[in-house]
Amino acid sequence: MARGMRGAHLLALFFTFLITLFVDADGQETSNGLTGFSLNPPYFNLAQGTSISATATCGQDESGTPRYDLYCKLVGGPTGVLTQNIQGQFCDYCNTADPSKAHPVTNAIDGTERWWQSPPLSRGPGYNEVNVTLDLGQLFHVAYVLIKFANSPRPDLWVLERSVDNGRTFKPWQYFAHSKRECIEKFGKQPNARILNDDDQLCTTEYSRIVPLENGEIVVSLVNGRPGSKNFTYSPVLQDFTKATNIRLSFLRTTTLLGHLISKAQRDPTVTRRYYYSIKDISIGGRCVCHGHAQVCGVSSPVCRLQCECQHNTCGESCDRCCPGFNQKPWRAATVDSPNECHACQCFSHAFDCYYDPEVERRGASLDTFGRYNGGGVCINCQHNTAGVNCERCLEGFYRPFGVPPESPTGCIPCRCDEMTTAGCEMGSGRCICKPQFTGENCDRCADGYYSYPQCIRYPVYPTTTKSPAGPIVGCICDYRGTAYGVCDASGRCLCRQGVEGEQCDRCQPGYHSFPNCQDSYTVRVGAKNFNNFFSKLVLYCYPKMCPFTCMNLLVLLYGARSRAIFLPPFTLDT
Ligand SMILES: *[C@@H]1O[C@H](CO)[C@@H](O)[C@H](O)[C@H]1NC(C)=O
Ligand SMILES: *[C@@H]1O[C@H](CO)[C@@H](O)[C@H](O)[C@H]1NC(C)=O
Ligand SMILES: [Ca+2]
Repeated sequence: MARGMRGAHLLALFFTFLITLFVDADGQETSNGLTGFSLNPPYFNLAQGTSISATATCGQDESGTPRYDLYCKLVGGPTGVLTQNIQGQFCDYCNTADPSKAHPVTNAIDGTERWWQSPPLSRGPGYNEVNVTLDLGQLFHVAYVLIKFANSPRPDLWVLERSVDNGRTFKPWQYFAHSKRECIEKFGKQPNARILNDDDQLCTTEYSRIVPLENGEIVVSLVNGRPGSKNFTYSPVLQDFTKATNIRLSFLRTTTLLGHLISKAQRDPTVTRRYYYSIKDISIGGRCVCHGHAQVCGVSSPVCRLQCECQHNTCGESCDRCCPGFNQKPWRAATVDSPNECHACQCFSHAFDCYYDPEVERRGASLDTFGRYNGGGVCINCQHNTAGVNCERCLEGFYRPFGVPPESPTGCIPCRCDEMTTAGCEMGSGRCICKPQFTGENCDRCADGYYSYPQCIRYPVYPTTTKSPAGPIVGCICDYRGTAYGVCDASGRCLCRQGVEGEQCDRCQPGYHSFPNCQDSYTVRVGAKNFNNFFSKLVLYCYPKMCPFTCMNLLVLLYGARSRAIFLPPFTLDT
């Protein structure tokens, strides 16, 4: 909980960078125009409160059982705290069972003078390789890592690594070697090279010198000095390069007085007990990844995770999606020039949520809240007997009388028509729309081309269209189940509903299914094959947001774990 509060713990080194990030309440930065509309929460020390682990610790064995480990400091001279003086060396022992001799890895992030220590090499040369891993618990942008070492020199050879997938995979962030030759030989990197790209992995030699023998520091800056540091919101490569969910310090070799001659002294414990790693404290300067949509990153109860306080109608832990009901435009990160906020969908208060459909935007079929056909929001689950992209229509069998506003929750009222002879009624007037085989003011006669009311059977020959007494509605031969309000236009052409096509509006358009409903969803044909080689066919309808894997789960649910699915376009999935 405390880590958000300790935000002031910042390096002077970073002030030049930070100043550009302080923004006022309107999101306009206050100093020099670099952040513009992009909002960013402040940096703070991410290390405090994270979980940390080490592959080995002085004073305990591999199984975690306490043990005595004698170690001696490289540095000479009395310090007054060490308990033993062996052949002029100042020595002590570790034991995790004794609180005053324990050096657990949690000491490395506790903000106090207590330190973590690795087993001395006298326990075995394998303790050259020790990993210390911090699990940040979620994705952060990391600006710097500051490591303060304790009673040993800084490591000779090591790699700072990061993970962006919660620790499943790690990749190098920066390499550290004693000599330029080792940068090339061990890591294949040019030593101390100039930074040309935002994601260059450096190999540094300056931090592997033996002095200071104690209390050395390493500052790894992941932002400063990189080309994108002056224009962070426009540098996707740098934004990616600074992301981490986990950070690992992969130590490969301790610093020794003998340099590369250590192998000769490898078996002499009076020498090797002086070689180990020790870390007093790690600070990680970072901030939540909020994609420019939040100024504040606070702790969310009850899960105790840091969460961006998203603005610009964005939602999610890192403001990485539009909030429900704000999907008129696709989500985008904020930039200096534009907040790229999410826009509300126009659902006339009949739906809570919507989704963005680029196809709907291309067709210009979605109304925004300003009354323009702009964007691709599709209302989900229209209530109050409404339907349509914007819940702007009434369901079939309902109409909205003239003068009733489209927002009215009681606006769509049932048609007062005989269901047997009519296909709904007209918006506004409520006039009944006869099924194609009926005609007349009350649809109480057979239309031209049909005979024997009330069955109204079609004559085998299509008639020519004639004006109906009802006015502009002309007799036409359309499948009433697939036609829109007016059935057909003045020239007798069938007016198909959305998703329906054909001269008589009698089939679904490609991409729609289940005539006469013609639902706008992806059709996935799945052949189900069980292990007896029995092959049966079924069709699953996967709604636009459903991924092939969800479809697969559905199939397994229906046909058992040994089912095999063959997904036809638009989905492909190797099975
Ligand atoms: C430390 O991490 C590296 C990967 O960076 C891994 O190969 C190695 O086995 C780990 N060392 C120990 C002692 O677990
Ligand atoms: C930041 O980058 C954008 C896009 O590359 C560019 O238009 C803008 O001028 C840059 N701003 C600064 C301050 O360099
Ligand atoms: Ca400490």
